Amino acid sequence: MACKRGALIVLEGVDRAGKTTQCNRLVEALQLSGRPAAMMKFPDRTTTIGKLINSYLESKSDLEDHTVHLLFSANRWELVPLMKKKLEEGTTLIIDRYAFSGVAFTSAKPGFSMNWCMNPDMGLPKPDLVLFLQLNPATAAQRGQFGTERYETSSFQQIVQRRFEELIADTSVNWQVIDASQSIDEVHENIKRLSVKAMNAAEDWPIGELWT
Ligand code: NYM
Repeated sequence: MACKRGALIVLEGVDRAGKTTQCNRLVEALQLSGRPAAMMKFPDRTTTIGKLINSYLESKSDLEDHTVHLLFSANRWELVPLMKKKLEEGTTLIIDRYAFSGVAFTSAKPGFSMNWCMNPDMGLPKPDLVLFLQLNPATAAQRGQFGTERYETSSFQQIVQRRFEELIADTSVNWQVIDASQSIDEVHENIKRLSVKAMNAAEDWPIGELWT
C-alpha cells in the first residue's frame, strides 16, 4: 500500500438513535483535524437498485421478502469497488448502516434465520469499528413519532433491537455500544475518541472480510 489506508467505521442502531447526525458530525470533525474522511449510507437510494429499495420502503411497490433482502445486499456489493478505492487512497469511510441493519431488519420478519440473512453479505469489507447507538424505547419515544416508511413501528423496532443485541454478541466484529441518550456533543466526543483509536489501529492492516 502506497499510503496508510483509511478505516471503515459503521454506525448502527434502531431508528431515531441519531446515527445520521453523528455520522455528519464525525466526518466534519475528522476533516477539520486534517484526516481525509467521507460519509456513505445504506441503502444508497441513488443507484438503480437503490431506487427499487426506495420505492419498496415508501410502500410504492411490493417486493417479496427474500428478494428485497438480496437487493439491500446487492446495493452494498455494488459500492464495494468505490469503498475499497477510497479506503486504499487513505480516506476513512463513515457509514450510516451496513450489513448489520440488513440482518437485523430482515430477521425481524417471520421465517428468517439470522444465518440465512448473513449469507449474502459474507465477504464484504469488514468494518474496523461498528458503533451501536443504544437508545431505550422510552427515550426514543420522547424523540417524536416514527416516520411513515415500512418497518417504522414500535413493535417491529423492538424485534430489530433484539436482533441487533444478538449480532453484538459476535466477538469477531469490533462492536462498541454508545449510550445515545446523552447529549449530541457527549455522544460525538465518545464516537470521535473510539474512531481515532480504530483509525490508528487499522492503518497497518489490510481490509478484512466480514463474517468469513
Ligand atoms: N434497512 C436498511 C434494511 O431493512 N436492510 C438494510 O440492509 C438496510 C441498510 O431500511 N428502516 C432498513 C432500515 C431502515 C430503512 O434506512 C432505511 P434509513 O437509514 O432510514 O434510510
